Amino acid sequence: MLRYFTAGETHGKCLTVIIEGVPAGFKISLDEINECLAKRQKGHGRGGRMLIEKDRAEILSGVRGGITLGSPIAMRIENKDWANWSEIMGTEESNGEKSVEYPRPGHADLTGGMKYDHHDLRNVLERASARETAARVAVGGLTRQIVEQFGVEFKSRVVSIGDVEDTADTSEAGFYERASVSPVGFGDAAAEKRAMEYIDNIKAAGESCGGVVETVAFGVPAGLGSYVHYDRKLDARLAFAAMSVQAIKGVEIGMGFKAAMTSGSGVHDEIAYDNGFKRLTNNAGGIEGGMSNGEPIVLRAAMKPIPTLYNPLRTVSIKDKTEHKASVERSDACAVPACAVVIEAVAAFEIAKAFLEKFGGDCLSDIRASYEAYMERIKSF
Ligand code: EPS
Repeated sequence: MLRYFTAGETHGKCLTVIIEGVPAGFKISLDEINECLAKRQKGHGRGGRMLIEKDRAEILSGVRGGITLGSPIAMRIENKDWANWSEIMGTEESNGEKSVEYPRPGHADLTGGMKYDHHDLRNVLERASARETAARVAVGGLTRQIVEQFGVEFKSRVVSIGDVEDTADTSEAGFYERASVSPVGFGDAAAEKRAMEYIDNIKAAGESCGGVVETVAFGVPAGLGSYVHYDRKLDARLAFAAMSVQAIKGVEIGMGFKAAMTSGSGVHDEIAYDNGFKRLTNNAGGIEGGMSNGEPIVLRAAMKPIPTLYNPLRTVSIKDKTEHKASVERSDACAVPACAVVIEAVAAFEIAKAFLEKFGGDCLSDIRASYEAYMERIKSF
């Protein structure tokens, strides 16, 4: 089974990941992983930390000469900011500076402190921080390469930032290329300008904003996931993965919430046959009955505004219980474009996992044989 763990605090020495269950024989490009990491650092509205970091993964095990060995793959991403925090965040000794007393509404601070009996809320926020998403992007950057070798392609975009929506048509030629270089992940230039102004205003007001991101997986074969049991349903697994990303508050697949307001004939995708089964529309977002149906998988996630506000909200001191302004940590006014990269990464991991369950084997050649035999069989179904 494909699985992973991440470790690391935002101002600790590094982020570490271990991925288990990658079969032998897959070609892995470290450059591709690092391109994903670089992309996660970009976007209009990011804070000072991204000026310090230059995230790069180092593969420590499980790969030899660019080919997976079938053994656990360990990776490490250095925190350059560690140089400024080593005395505060040292694992052997800490000077206890920069302690946090005033929990931020919306962050893990207060409940995390209560739960783990931490009386310096830094002990909570260091791990709860979205810095951890760099590790998950490295995991997605590697595991996506398993399914890319079978023609699966991942694309992402930002649907909206605050109340500014991208008006571009995603089916237009060159849309994803434009969105991938846009500072807000949009395809339409006028909407992009409005979104950038929106972020600038939010930032000037000491505020933060959220948005909606979308990831599409093209070329996923029909039949990943299953209808037979709740925890094998691909949509449930993608929703879990997306909801596990810091600051995500809502998930949709395909038409999502709009399907609840539309009658059956306006929702369900009619079936046609042209050298294989296909759907005439894709309102289901590529998943029916918990299984991929061969159409593009469309996953959307809603990110709430980051809880650190430079114009802070009211809170209470965990020491003397008096009213106070919430702590201010360095933060981003908007991290929605980065979130699109993270959602793509966690979706790629889940799809790779479901792919290996379906075509599983210890090595690429076994998986390829199983994949080709299945594709041949369903073509003549
Ligand atoms: C982040 C690193 C963090 C934050 C941000 C995301 O670094 P620092 O705390 O040193 O500025 O910028 O995380 C949050 C705002 C949060 O509340 O989790 C990153 O690498 O993406």
